[in-house]
Amino acid sequence: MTIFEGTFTQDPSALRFAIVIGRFNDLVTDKLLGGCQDCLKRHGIDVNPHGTQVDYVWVPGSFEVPLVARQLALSGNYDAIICLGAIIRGHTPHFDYVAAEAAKGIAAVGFQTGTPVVFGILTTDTMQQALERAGIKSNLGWNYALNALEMASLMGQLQGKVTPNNSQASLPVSQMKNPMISE
Ligand code: INI
Repeated sequence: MTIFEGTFTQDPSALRFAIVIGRFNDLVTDKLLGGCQDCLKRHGIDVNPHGTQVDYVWVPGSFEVPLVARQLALSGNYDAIICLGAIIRGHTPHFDYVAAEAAKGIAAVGFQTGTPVVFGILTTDTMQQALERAGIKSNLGWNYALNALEMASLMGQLQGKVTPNNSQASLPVSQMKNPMISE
């Protein structure tokens, strides 16, 4: 048998990424993007928006991220997609709706398309907590880029080497049957 594991040492010139960024709370998302670009650059990726390796897509807020990530994933042009956003709890239930849809939607894009999609949406109680994770203490944008590099490498290794022995594999998640439930 084989152990598969993503690496950070492959030729980076062949990799293509898309980064989807929510403009809502851009004080935070701008910094996450900076961390992300720094990590990709230091792993040999050309992050210039006029280059050929990274495309950037700005959307109004985290709620819109999954729709755009799906469109990008379906293009088949990217080895991984990084989703960045900042959802900060206010005094109404709005936070919960936006956070739930962003998380569910982003997970579904990965399942449905087979393209790795990184969940880089901060969900915090305060702006202070968000900023601490976007540069004041650490910058999770850096980690999200690292996750994308690892998953791009791993999926590249698995493609063609591991065939899902599951006849449902090509179905949209919504149409898959739960094997735990007998009908
Ligand atoms: N979008 C965010 O990315 N973060 C938030 O904290 C947020 N809050 O709190 O409202 C937010 N709302 C906007 C939402 O993502 C959509 O853009 C909007 O509802 C229009 O569809």
